[in-house]
Amino acid sequence: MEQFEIKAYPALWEGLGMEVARFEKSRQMLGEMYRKIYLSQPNRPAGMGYFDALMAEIFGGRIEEMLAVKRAGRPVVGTFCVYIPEEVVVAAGGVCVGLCGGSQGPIPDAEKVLPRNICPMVKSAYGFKAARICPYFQTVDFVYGETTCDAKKKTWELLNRLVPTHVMEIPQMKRERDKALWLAEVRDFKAKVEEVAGAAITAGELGAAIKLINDKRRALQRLARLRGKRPSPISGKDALLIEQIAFYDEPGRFSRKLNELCDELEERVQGGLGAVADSAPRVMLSGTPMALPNWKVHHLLETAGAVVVNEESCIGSRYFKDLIDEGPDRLEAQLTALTERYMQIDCSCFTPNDERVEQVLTEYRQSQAQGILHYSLQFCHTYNIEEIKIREACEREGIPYLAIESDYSPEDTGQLQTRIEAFLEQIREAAC
Ligand code: BJ8
Repeated sequence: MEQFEIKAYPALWEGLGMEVARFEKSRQMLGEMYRKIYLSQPNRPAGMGYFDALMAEIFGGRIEEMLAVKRAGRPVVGTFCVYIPEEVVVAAGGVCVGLCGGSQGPIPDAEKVLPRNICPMVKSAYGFKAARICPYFQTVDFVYGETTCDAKKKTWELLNRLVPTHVMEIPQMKRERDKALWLAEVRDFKAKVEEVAGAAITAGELGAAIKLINDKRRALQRLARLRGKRPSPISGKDALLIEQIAFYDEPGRFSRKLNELCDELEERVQGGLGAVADSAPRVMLSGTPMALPNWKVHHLLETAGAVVVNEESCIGSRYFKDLIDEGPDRLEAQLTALTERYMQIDCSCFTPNDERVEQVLTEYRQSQAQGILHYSLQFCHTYNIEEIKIREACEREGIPYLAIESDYSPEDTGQLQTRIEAFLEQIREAAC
């Protein structure tokens, strides 16, 4: 694996209208980072080979697959939030790809336009498009944004100048009238997808798509259950990578490969083989999503000797914990079932959102974690304020707890390291 590199496709990128020279540097940097953070891990399951190979092709092979879908007249839709129902795009024979920005590189580009004191994920995403350094952004037919937070909803107005950006209104409460609004928004989304596909989605197609994406979520649930075993058979970094790739890969292939990996992890569990020794502090993360390639906190935790056993986050359990009822076979009933499932997402943009506090405690127990690290991206008001309730619940339950607010820059690494080491010490003392 020393020879690992993220493969270069300059002619393809040129054709997509990208800033090729600049992107080439990002490609090399990402490859180096991947080698250092991922390939240096000892004792990795063999099944991670598929995900390494996918990373090697992330800027080429996967893009070519998406372009083939486009050439067949099917929609390729970019999204930023787990509220956008990917089943609808898949039903139209299309591809739904997560575009959330997880790296520092394009933030200065974004800050030429956007205020500095907003969420780094929003700035990173906008910067990727503004600087033309993301092949996914260059490939999509359109972007579907949402109104979950102020930073996102106002940025979409500007992003729309660079790429067609439609916005789905996400209700902020979960009353009956909010559910009706949400259903109407899902219908609009379906109409937009059908317009690009040039054909109406049938009940058979939507039913098959629901099953396909449910299977993906089931495979991720299986991985989460296996991480809950002692010792955990896979590192938190590898598991996070898989959860991130879930937003890029072709869903059927992804589920197959993840299930193969889970077969191997089951054997490891039976043989008592862990990614690290069972004495390693087990940490659960809760909070804002960590978009590819945001591996900062997992890397710090695991370098300090911990193992991350769960992510209560949208790139994590919030994406896969709920399934859609596969029973209905008529379009209207399917859309209702789909809406009901999506309304269970407990994002902090909702008020009240106390079910998330319960969910955090449930996942803490299921993952056999020994401490919770609440992670919030800088300037994310909803997660930063909701953190108070999570902290209170941890105090009540006697759970070792640390809250951090961070961005993508390496500047706070030293400070985070110190706080993380003290937190792990707290877990070790509580375990004695
Ligand atoms: S359902 S968590 S993916 S909105 S971190 S951009 S909220 S300021 S990401 Fe999210 Fe959907 Fe919710 Fe999930 Fe704004 Fe906060 Fe930034 Fe955020």
